[in-house]
Amino acid sequence: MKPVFIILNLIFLLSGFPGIYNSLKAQTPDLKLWYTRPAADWNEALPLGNGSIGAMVFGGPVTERLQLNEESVWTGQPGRHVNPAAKETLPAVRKLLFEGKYREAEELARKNIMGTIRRDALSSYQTLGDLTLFFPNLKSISSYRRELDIDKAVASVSFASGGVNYIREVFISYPARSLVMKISGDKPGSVTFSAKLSRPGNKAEIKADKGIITMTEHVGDGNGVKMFTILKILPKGGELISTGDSLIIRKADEAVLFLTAATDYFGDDPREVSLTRIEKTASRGYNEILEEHLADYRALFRRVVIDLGSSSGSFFTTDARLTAMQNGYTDTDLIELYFQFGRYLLISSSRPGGLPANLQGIWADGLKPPWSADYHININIQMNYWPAGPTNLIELQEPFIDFIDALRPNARQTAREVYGMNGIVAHYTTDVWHYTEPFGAIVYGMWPMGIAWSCQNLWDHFLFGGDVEYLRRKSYPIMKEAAEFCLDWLVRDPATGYLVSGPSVSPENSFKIPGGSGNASMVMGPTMDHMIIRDLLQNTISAASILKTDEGFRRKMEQALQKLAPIRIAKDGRLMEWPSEFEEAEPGHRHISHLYGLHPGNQITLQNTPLLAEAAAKTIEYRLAHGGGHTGWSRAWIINFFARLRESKKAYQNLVMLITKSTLINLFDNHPPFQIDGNFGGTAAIAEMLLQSHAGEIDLLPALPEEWHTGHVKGLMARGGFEISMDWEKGKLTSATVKSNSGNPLYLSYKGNKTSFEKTTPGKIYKFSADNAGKLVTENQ
Ligand code: FUC
Repeated sequence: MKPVFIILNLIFLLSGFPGIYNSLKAQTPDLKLWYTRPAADWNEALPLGNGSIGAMVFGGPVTERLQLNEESVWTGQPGRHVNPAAKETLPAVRKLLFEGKYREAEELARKNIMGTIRRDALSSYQTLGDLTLFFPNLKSISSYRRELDIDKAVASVSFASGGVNYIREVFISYPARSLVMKISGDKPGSVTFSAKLSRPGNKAEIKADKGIITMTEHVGDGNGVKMFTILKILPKGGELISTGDSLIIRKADEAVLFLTAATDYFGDDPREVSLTRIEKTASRGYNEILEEHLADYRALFRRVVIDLGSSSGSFFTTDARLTAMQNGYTDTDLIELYFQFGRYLLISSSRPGGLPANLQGIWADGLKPPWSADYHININIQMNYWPAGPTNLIELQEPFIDFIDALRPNARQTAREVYGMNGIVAHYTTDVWHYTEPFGAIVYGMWPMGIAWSCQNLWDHFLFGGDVEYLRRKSYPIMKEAAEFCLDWLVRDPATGYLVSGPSVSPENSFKIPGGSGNASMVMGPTMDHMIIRDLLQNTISAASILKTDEGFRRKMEQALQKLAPIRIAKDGRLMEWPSEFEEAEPGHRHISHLYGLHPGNQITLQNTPLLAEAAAKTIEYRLAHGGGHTGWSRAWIINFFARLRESKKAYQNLVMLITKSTLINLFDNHPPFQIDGNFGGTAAIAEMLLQSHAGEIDLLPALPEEWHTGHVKGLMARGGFEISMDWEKGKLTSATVKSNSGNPLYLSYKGNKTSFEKTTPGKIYKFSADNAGKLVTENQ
């Protein structure tokens, strides 16, 4: 029998004996990814991170590899590549588009608007390098186990060899800004190994001396950041030899490794920063740093507890559970693990003060990862932060907001020099050097809504977190400048009289040019742009009135809103993606941009715009019927759409597909290749199935699938600053508690039953139970 079938049989056997299963489950904590073999490749290794330093732990017993990252290891440098003809070409391009001359318009824009160089060819995020540990004396290995405990953010490898039980534990501390690893055996003198640092390209300068290895490189052959990595080893007992580029530990009882890294990206001297840090960390010792790490990590991670019902899976290795799920087994515990893993990844890749999570979070191997592991702002980075608010990690979004803030000087120049307009603009992607010009092919490049869309995350940051001072100081100035650009950018469509956005695309999609002359993608007025602009203007008006500022500007935005082109439904009942009913060149396209209004926006809701909601549902079904959802992030977005439509069955089916078709055995999302947005989008979608707050009310269990019939969730957040816990049984809510953080009015809804408080008291917990008919009963006033 093949191993997977043995496992499946075991699962089915155990699920028939709840008593046996429950006692096994009690001994087997659920929040672990674990395996009985080392990682065969990078996609099987386990990620650790503190927001800036990352490691992929392979777990080889004889040769252990930790592939390392530091968030600012980037090649390239700031530079501007504006097409000098852009400004005067713009009216001609618009005119051609209004006349329906798509091909001619694209040719002109390609030549005269798009940037003069492909910026993405110039810069890339890169690996920091590898830490390799070699254990020459280990022979036959037994009882092997490799795991990542996401309740601790600690990875470990344990096994037996030659009568000794070995264990290696590793974590990356945010407070100590260092990776720390303990290697021990349960017999004195059993720890013997060598340690090396290396970097692809062999250009790094590597030296070992006095128990320390340092690695220095000016990356990108001098066209990039200067990086510095340091490893210090403190053995207990035995001897430590420093030779050439390695450290050798012989016959120690245990050894503790401390590693840190920095670059000059933030203006510091990376050597000085790293040396000071490592000395301080090493002097405090393993246990103290571990305690501090656990307290710091759990303060974030343990805010949310989720239980979607028990399955029999958690006794089995993570890879076997994925296989079982691919074979149709319902493993709700694996879905809980997937949800919490998304939160783990956000905590590990995005911490205040650092750079935002890129396309791979912080984990990337080699010198040229896919898409340079950059910051795509036509969905990907926004999706990275979708779980921040709902899953109670709102402060982890600050690096993204800081990043958009840092784009402003270039974004202002681009608005002025490329378009002759005020405000700030960026296009479909950018990097740590903050370029904002349009470049590359029209189908993705000619899209000036990157910052405008990001402002949706900024506004949600306020709605979930409620920090008015942060809004005043940080988010509002960005939103205002983005709105200023949009007001200048919109033009009157001579045929309809509406204000439209263009030249622009519906991200990365194309249509067939009427009359059979090929495909095009650029139009005046793609639906998504108007949805984004409508959101931005409305949210900026709301922010300005909360801050009691900019009355004149508010009026201007209100006037523009009245003239903005509306969302339209096509003859076939679907939402229109472009201003005319074009036939899509790729009907199953991964971007479903014109559903922005359904999610993450709120212009399309079941409550307020049922006809648009119906058209949105048809739009998704059509995409799916034509092969849609084939990338991880696209599938994740679809789950969010179905959750908003309260289609619990379809949301669940697509969630299962995300996990079974687009997830690697280390639970990383598989675009393919690995891309982290699908993890974050999937985590946000699970929250969205349990709680929604986008339509002016807090909707409890809006899309609860029957597979999660009995469960509990603690600590999800709703807009307005409410922290929510819920219990449900046999598919029905039994009780809910709502903690008001900001004292906002509370509008609560469960299956159409509503209850409300026009005022709440900050800090107070409101308790509700639901009767058999779903009516919410207030248990305290
Ligand atoms: C967008 C998507 C691709 C990929 C890339 C990083 O261009 O269309 O699928 O996610 O970003």
